[in-house]
Amino acid sequence: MTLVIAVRNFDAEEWAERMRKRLPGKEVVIWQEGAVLPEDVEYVLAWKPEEAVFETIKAPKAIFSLGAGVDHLMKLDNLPEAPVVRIVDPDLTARMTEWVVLQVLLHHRSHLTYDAQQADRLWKGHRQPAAKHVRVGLLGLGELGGDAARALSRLGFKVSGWSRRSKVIEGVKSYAGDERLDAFLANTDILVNLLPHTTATTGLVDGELLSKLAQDGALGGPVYINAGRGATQVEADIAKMLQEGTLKGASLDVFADEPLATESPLWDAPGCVITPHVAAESDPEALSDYVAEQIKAFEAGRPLQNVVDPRTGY
Ligand code: NDP
Ligand code: OXD
Repeated sequence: MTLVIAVRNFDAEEWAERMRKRLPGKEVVIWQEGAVLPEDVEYVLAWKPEEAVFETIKAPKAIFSLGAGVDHLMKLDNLPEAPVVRIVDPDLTARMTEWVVLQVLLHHRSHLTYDAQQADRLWKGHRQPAAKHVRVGLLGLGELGGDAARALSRLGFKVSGWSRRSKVIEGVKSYAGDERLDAFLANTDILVNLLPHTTATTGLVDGELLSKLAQDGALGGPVYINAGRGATQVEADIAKMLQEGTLKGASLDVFADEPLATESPLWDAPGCVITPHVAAESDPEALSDYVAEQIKAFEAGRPLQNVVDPRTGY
């Protein structure tokens, strides 16, 4: 019985080798039309798979996303009715928290200004608000948002988060549901987006939403940070607000279309930091262990972990 590797933008041969090592009793096959008998396929390990994959493989026992995000699968019209398992991995979570903390501090500590000053050999200090006077709000308080919120709270920031369901996290104020979004935004100086891309979050962060952020904060203007998914934001609105100064800064790791087009105005918008979807580069060995352990546990009769709810799409 077979595990199919259907990973675009990754080295499929390396992934097949990793899985063969961990699952010696399984046939591991790299996706290719005609390479497998559909009825033999038990599992699919997928990242942005070609449409043809699920035209052929109609009834696997489970589909593993090679990433924490599953929007690349949930958007497929022909996705089989099998459980979709997403990545939840401490290494990935730690890397995301590092990136979020780095970006928050970079804006909080005026690092872009000092960078520009260094280029001009200019020695000049600027006013430094204490972390306790800066309000950081996280859109999404799941695996990644929750961990980043705890780290930011430990650094002394005033932290809150918005999610569908209410949360109890020490040092973090929880806002839940659409009806609490405006109150959350009004109390946020630095907005961190760690939402999944679903039908409910598409284009959520637009000019109208960003204009509801606190205007009276210690940083002198709101800042927007996104490492969730690009399709949850309206890039033209962000670029416009950075240009006119109604957004003081931004850090963007994800975009609706990746790689970001060279002609995008975001590349040289004032106060904008761009990273190429690397906020949480994952350790392939840790991810391979995770998938192999899940398959072994499932075959021993235990339930799969971190299964996506098809009703919410994350
Ligand atoms: P989780 O599923 O653990 O958390 C998602 C959070 O978003 C939850 O708190 C959830 O609320 C909230 N949420 C979802 N929909 C809504 C909504 N409509 N209204 C309010 N809150 C909502 O996901 P992770 O934290 O593990 O990952 C988040 C995303 O990060 C991934 O989906 C992926 O897109 C992205 N990612 C990006 C990476 C990168 O390198 N840039 C790397 C890894 C992931 P509730 O808790 O109530 O369910
Ligand atoms: C993602 C990931 O979902 O890298 O972006 O895990």
